[in-house]
Amino acid sequence: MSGPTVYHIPVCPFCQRLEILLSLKGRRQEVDFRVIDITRPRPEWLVRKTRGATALPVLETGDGHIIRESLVILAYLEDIFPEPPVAQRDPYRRAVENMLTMMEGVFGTQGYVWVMNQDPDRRDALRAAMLKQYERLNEFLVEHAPRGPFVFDAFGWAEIVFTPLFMRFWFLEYYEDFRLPDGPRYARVHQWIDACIAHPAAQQVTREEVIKLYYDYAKGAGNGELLPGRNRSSFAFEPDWRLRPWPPRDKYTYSATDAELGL
Ligand code: GAZ
Repeated sequence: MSGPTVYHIPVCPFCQRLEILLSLKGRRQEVDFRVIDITRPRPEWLVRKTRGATALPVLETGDGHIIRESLVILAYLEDIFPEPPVAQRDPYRRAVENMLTMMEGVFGTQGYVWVMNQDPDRRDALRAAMLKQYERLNEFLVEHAPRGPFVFDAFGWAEIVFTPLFMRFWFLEYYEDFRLPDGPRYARVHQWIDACIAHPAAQQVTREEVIKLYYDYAKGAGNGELLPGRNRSSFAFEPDWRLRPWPPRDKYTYSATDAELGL
């Protein structure tokens, strides 16, 4: 039986989780990663496999079963490649990790809702709501993992879940001028984020790549959708993001053209 295949989008945070886990296990080469261009309609063979679902990543097992949802796929990979373990084995420690994992949904959604917002009057409220999310993470870490930098002794499960989101939120820094303030309310989460982002197993994307590819998100168009007046999505694979200029930071009063984005 052959190994698993993952269908993915390279810059997608949920897909990056799988790459980080495999890289921590030294098993990246044992999974066949196939890139799907999200700016084109999904190939028919893929939609048939997923029975109409379009969100990626999707894992196909060696014997042809389909598994969706990044957190479920992570657990499957942890089961088929048990060594070295990444999830905590002690039941209480695993529960702590799982409680933190449960916070990823609202945290991620808050950042995406803010970056996609087009109404300048909502910015202050969105900033406050985002800060609230960081504060909740800070409180959790102070209670369960006061020392740090990681939740347990090494970069592990919760770090895999959150690091791709911390990296995507570079777009909030660039397009919304957001910085996590100094001070005790965010100090522990700040320390966690810095350690997560610096970890060698999590270097699949760069800040420049995130900022350039997510320009259309900052203008309100998610998932490879096309903005009015544009023929190409900033999520396109070509031209390579390295060859494109930095997008304008002002998302509220200016809309860049394909040419200005180097597309
Ligand atoms: N819950 C799924 C998982 O695997 O964890 C989410 C997968 C997902 O949304 N994948 C996106 C996709 O394939 C690409 S990454 N979309 C195409 C489609 O046809 O569905 C993140 C958000 C968000 C919106 C977008 C994204 C994102 O919240 O980066 O929140 C974290 C998409 C509004």
